[in-house]
Amino acid sequence: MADDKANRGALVVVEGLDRAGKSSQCELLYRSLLDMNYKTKYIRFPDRSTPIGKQIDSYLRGQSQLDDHSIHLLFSANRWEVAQSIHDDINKGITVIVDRYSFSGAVYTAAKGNPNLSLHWAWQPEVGLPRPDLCLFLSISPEEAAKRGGYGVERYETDSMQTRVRNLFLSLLDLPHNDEICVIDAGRSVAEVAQDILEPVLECMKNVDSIGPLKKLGPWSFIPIGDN
Ligand code: FDM
Ligand code: MG
Repeated sequence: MADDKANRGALVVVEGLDRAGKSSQCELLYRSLLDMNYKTKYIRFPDRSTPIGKQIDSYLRGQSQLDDHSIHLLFSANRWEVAQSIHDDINKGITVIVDRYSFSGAVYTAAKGNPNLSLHWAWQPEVGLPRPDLCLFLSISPEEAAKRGGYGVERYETDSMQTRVRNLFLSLLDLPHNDEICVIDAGRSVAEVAQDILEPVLECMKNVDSIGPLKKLGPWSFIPIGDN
């Protein structure tokens, strides 16, 4: 049951490949926490409702062209524009569930194959953003992803881009990383995955007060950055 004396909320990020079921799982998690009377919010990136988000939306739909660096920084700016409100919500005891965050930001840009856009470069504008207390990585095999239907019409929804994104995500998972990343096998039924997600989230919410105040993403958070 919800504990009214809990001091701060948890910042819970759900990351992973397209078709891993991120949005459905975020929605289910949000409903479950509300049902348990926890103060909860569900946000997603890109947030297409803001002026920056509208530029991103137009780019993703192929209605505008932008330099690779520019669009990358817009994705990051789209997170920065709500960074303070995330912070405020967490301090008010609200648990914030986030559908895609800095991992997607760095990986999708690095997957473009532009030699000037390394993972290292792509991570830099994320430094200082609220740091997730828990990052749930929904892992899905290419075979399972393929079974879940074809791509839509947006930019990045191509086989070659998705393969590079997948490989980059997997290479990150292979690296020794921080405790706050939890890999979830997303190739199972919706209910099984939801159950697997709820457990570490509740555990994290129970522990946040002992973790202390919300932290910031550092240059080495999550991604042990090399030079490539
Ligand atoms: N995407 C998403 C990025 O390239 N960078 C980012 O920082 C974020 C948050 O935008 F292809 C990509 C990932 C995806 C596209 O995302 C739209 P949704 O989750 O499919 O709406
Ligand atoms: Mg999509």
